Amino acid sequence: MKKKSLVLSALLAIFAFASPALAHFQMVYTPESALEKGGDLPLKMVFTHPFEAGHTMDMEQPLKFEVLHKGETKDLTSTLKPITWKSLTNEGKAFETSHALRGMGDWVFALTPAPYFEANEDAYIQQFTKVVVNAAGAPTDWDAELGLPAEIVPLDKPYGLWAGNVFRGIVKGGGEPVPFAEIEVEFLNHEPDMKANKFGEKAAIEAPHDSLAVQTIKADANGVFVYALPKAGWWGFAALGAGPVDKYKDKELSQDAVIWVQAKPMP
Ligand SMILES: [Cu+2]
Repeated sequence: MKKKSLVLSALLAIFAFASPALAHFQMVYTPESALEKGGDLPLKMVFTHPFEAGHTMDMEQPLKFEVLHKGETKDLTSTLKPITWKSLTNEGKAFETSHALRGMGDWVFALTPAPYFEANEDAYIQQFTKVVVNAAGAPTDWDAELGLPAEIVPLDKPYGLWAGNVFRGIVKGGGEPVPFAEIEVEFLNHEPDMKANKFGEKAAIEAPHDSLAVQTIKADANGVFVYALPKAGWWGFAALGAGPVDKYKDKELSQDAVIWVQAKPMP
């Protein structure tokens, strides 16, 4: 009996690993989005499967990394440094930087990665990814539209959310709302280790079904989506194929719009 259940749990473990690759998510990660004051903000760019801390893809040199603060955009592309990021199953090429936050307000970071060739799908994926950080409370730029080919424009402050609040955003492609856009939602389930450049082994939650590991929702006719954040932590939203360009090097290209938001526990 005991042996049987051991075999069974081994089989289940294999199944868990072999379960279809969940959503690809470009991460632009920093541990804290709502800061008391400025200082050096560490950022890690990893292209991975954040719910399972699974297969991490090799990123090429990103095309652009920029930040908007008080209406001014700065190009930070030349500050990116290559790192190796360890997932629970492999390691992949990733990037890091840090940015000095001076004063107060919002900083909107946006990454334009190089298209990634996904052999399984015989297609390229390019995820334009935003993350918003605030220092000292005064809001300035969080709701700005940067004009990325594919972009989620937040309707709620991405750093000012309780667990249980809704987060709303508009999916835009080429500057226009994308009606009924399909959006994948994923929880960052393994805490990133900023020093060791790897995911923590412990999962915060277990999903009883794939449909809950990656949730798929849709925007309405105006490209607006709503999601109630059930748990404190970082949540990623990826609107698939939102951008206008759908070909790259004679293959299909999916220009996705990604944003990360952080919910706080309600004490
Ligand atoms: Cu993948």
